[in-house]
Amino acid sequence: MDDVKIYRDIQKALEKSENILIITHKKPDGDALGSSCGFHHALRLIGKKNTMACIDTAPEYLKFLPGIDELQNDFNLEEYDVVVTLDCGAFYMSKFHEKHENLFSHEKRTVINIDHHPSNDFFGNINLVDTHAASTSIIIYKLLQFFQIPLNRDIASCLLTGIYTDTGSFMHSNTTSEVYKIAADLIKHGGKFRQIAKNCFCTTPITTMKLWGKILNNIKINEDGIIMSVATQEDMKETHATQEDISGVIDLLNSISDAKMSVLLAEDDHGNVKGSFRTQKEDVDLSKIAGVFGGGGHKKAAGFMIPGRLEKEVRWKIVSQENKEKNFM
Ligand SMILES: [Mn+2]
Repeated sequence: MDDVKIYRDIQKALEKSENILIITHKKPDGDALGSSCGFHHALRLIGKKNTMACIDTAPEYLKFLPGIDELQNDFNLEEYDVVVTLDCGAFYMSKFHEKHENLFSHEKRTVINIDHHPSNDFFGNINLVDTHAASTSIIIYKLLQFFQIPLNRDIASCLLTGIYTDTGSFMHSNTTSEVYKIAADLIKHGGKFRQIAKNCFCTTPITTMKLWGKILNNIKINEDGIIMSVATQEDMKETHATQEDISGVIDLLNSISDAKMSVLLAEDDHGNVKGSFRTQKEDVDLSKIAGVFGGGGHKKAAGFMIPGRLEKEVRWKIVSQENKEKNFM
């Protein structure tokens, strides 16, 4: 279906709506909250009542986003006639379906699914899923252009944050000329790029650095050019780090020259092993590799989670709860 028809369907649904619920995925990142806050400001600008919700609170580095204080961690579903999911690669990504069984019951309310993950299975009544878009914030930008909603400083800063973070500050291969053009337009409309860069990329806590030190020290490279490292519960304890401190280090691993792909395995606090994959190569599809472990994601960035723990032999391997071993290298 072409995008204009979908834009029109979304416009009609929003026009009819009395109260809109915007939700995004658990453990929100810059694109999840940037697109949510940006859309929230835009809807408010045209007089549409709306609420933003995420099951987890905003991470420290995103607390500068205009409007983030209004983010709720729950809601009364009955108050809303439209649910907009942003940056959710599958219906369960918001985690709200566990609490609100009827969240996606299409008879009761319209579900508008706006996303850019290839894993998206079109769970909405209306699905605006563009897997070529560098971020959900870019899809929102285009939607606002179509609706002819003017950009203000707050909208611009929020959407620009989503672009900055999902392109790794304009370094990932998804950074097309269109991305630069849209970013330029957002900066022209008051998007505070220095504040975004400072908050998203230059606020590393000392605990994070110490944990990263351990992770960097654990690096192994095999003959196929696969870079691999781990973060065990012991590493976390020794550095007083939390799960949040892990994010970002995988991109550092992926900056090693000639690496075919990078793998980071980390033990979480609930007996799971979380795997993250990154690659710089064009001929590697990480979403397929992550799929083998029940995960998913993009071609160049993907991940999975399985119950188990990490055990060190000469090589690192995951010992799953069923005691089946999964070797990586
Ligand atoms: Mn995203």
